[in-house]
Amino acid sequence: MTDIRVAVIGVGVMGADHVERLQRRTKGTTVSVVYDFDRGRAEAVAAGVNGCRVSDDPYEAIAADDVDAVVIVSPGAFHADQAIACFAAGKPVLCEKPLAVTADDAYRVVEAEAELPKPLLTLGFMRRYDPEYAALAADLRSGVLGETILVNCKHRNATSGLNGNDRAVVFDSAVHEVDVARFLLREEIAGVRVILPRPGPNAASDLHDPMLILFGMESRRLVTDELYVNTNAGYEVRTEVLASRGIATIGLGVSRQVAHTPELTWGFAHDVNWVPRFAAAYDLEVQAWADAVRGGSNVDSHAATSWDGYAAAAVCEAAVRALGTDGAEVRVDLRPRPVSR
Ligand code: ISE
Repeated sequence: MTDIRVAVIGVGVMGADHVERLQRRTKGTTVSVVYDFDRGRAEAVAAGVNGCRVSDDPYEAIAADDVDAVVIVSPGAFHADQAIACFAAGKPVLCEKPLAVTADDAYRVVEAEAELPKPLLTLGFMRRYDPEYAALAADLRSGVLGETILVNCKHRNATSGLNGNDRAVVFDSAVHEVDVARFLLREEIAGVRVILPRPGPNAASDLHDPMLILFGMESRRLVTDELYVNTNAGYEVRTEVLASRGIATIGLGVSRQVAHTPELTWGFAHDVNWVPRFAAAYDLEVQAWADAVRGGSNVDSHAATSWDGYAAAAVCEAAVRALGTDGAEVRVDLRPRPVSR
């Protein structure tokens, strides 16, 4: 079987990492086109890939004859239109999270995909493929932990970089815990509360950092998310499940113990950001996507869908509104799921 030729739209940190992955570590894919709003960056990435060309227009790349499938890694505000262009071209697409940065835009994607003969979109909520999250989900499904009562998440970045304001951090970072809550507990989030403690000194003035976000599930179970994205320390993503027969915690990094020299410390390596922390998850996710595309199903059954992306965006909208309610709950307004053709 010949390799699928992939266009990668956006080759910043994550996009360049996906190019490397698709070209060198994924079986059955080759990167034929790259686009970036910074042409120099696209040229530098293309230079490392035999036969890869640079496009000046993401929509040209999506529709091009030398492209069989698309990976969207552009800023979130462009995802919806670019995903819909992939549908118009009839091409399978792996779209990085978030699906969109408004619930309306995310719903447009859901509606457009429902018009297709079969789904084309895979949403890059990579934590679903992370071995630790997958094992935790398997434990919850098997019932070995008994009844799940409470889920506590911690999401810490060294710096939020350019994503400096509250809305951006909710849609870009907290969106992962929204998906984790839905993925682990297999129910929708009904309401959101946000507690804003005194901000730390590292964040920009328009960012409340840390934030404590509380997701109330339909069954009234609670998921907490302590989101602190300017720690000035390393990357940490932890999830703890309290259940009736035990407590399970992931994300402690205990699989890697590192003796550091010359600092003469001994302990666990601190990841610098999500790229090394979730490298295995991204590899598994992209390989599963490539296999699905080559096999003709276009989407892997373990992956998040456009509906998951819309549901997450609707929760993020509620969280943004809850920033201004002094801890009062904001209900999530979920529109009906369109019936596919
Ligand atoms: C980033 O875009 C990611 O997706 C990371 O997983 C997340 O931890 C980070 O906060 C986001 O900015």
